[in-house]
Amino acid sequence: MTSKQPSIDPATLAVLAKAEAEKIPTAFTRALDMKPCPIGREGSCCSVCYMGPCRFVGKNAETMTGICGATHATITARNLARAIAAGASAHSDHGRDLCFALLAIAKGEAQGYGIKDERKLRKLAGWMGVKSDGRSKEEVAEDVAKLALAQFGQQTGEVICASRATKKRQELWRRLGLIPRGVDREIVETLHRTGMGTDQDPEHILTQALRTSMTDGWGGAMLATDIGDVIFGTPSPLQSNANLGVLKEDEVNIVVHGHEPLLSEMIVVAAQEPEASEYAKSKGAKGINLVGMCCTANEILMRHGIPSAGNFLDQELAIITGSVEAMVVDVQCIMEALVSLASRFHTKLITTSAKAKISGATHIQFDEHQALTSARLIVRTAIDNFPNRKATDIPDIRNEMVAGFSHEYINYALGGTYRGSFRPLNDAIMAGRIRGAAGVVGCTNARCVQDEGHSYIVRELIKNDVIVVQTGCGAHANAKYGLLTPEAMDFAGPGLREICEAVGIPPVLHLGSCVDNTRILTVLTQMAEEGGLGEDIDDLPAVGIAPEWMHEKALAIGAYFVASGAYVLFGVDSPVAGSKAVEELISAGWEEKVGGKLEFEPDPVKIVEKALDHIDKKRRALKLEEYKPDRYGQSGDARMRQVLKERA
Ligand code: NFS
Ligand code: SF4
Repeated sequence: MTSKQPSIDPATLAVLAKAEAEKIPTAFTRALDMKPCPIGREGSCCSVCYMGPCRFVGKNAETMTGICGATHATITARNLARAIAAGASAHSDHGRDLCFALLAIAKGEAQGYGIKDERKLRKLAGWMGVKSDGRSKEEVAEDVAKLALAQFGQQTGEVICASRATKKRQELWRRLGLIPRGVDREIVETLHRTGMGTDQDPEHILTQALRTSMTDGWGGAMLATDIGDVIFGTPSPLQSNANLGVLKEDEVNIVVHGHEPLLSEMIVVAAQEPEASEYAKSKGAKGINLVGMCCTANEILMRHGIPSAGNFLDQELAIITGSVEAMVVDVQCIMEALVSLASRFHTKLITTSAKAKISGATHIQFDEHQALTSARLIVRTAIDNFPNRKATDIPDIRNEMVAGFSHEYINYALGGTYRGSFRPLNDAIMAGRIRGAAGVVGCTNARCVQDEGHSYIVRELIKNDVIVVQTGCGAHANAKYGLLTPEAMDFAGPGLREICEAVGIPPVLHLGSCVDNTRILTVLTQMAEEGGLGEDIDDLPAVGIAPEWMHEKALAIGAYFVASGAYVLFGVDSPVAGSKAVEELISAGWEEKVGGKLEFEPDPVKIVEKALDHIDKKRRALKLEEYKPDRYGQSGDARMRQVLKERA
């Protein structure tokens, strides 16, 4: 089904046409020029010591060994485990920074920030065993922040967030020794164990990989989501727009790109100050237009409705429109190519994190103690750059979307403030109105047709009455095609449509950035605990899909969903294809252990087939009503449209 074009997005194609005419290289063209190394791509190259790299190729690839005698399965398992550790380190480190920010806020040392969701803070305190009654929010926040920070360096015991899984899952994890002792400890131990000459049993390595992934999902990333909500507010639905057409001809365009909400939140504040817009006017602009890219976009979209300029593969394209005064980046998923690209235009690429400099970029170091000061300087730098703008080519393409579905909001939508529960959703699944649930998440990848897998899979799933939740770049992908709107109900099967209309939610729910995949863990856990759909996540008719993944973070996320009991399907190619034994260990092997499994399937059509098969298999195991696509008619009162009108 692969399109001949590099993307299904007309805005991408328009900008790529300009790039081609002006001979500007992009990730799309570099992917054509650079053939991937076939050995590394399938996980068959070991470079952990300097007797190698040992490459497992040729007729005997499956049975040969490295110089040290390592088997193909060992080195492939090690490669996957290392990638998972690196992926888990990224989101966990992001979580750590939010903990530090909360501590600074509690002590009154963080300029401009506050505690926006005190209720969530107190709930979090309850989960963590921090005394909350009769104490000020600052006192509670200080203890929560300290305890959260202690999760990273903890040496023994269990990370606290794991206690939020179902009882059954916790017992299983304990039996298997899968609960991380501490976030940093598991990541370090995986690096140690996978170096030359330590852990050399593929199954043993992969079990540690699962435990390491949980330092992300049930550790750092879960803290990132929760503490993010405490500081910036727990999202609830709002409307916005997506695609390159959110850039403006007559305003100062600032693109915030990267991951951590600390900086972007403050730029939202600085850009909205009257002095800033006055200053922009003094430079000939009508105002300041702040837009997001990648996960930073999701953070400020979910809480402020700031539009999204696009996903991972759109970052270069925004600059090529010639309309971006500043692209402000922090950490993760930022292409080094942006520097040389920006130098062809007037765009200033501004790095802000003490962890990430890019040669040739302007560095304005962001410090949460002086956040507003840094943000103001960044906004001013962008405005000063407006007079340098030359011709622009902004594709006039954007689509409406609805975002902001925290698990708290979904709970509320389903049951109301006092009786919030997943009962209506579970009932709908039990009755077969909704066939099952899917999380469709993750990156876009220059080795795929941009957005094609995301868009095809989500359309097919909702057509088949599967409710979809999205995060990360996958959410941006489908926002561009109007799939994150109530109107997407028109593509949904009749049963799903009925529920969406009655409850007032779209069939595809945007749950946030990639750290917010932990919101999906919470939703799944609550569904399992609600009753009627088994006792644990591996009983649910649910799947996780990353159709166009590219980052190590995606592997960590996939693994923690597996550890939590989910069937996870990845698109593109398999990074362990070199070893049939490892493919077996992470699918059938992991399924036997934890009830979830990880599979790689490049064809989106087959991904949908496998997902639906799995959902139906789980329905049968639960002895639920057989799903019949035509059983339910169309009714309901189109409440979502009304709800949004009322909110506007
Ligand atoms: Ni997730 Fe966010 Fe996007 Fe992939 Fe990168 S931005 S953390 S890794 S590319 S979805
Ligand atoms: Fe080769 Fe073994 Fe060294 Fe890996 S650890 S590079 S397989 S000798």
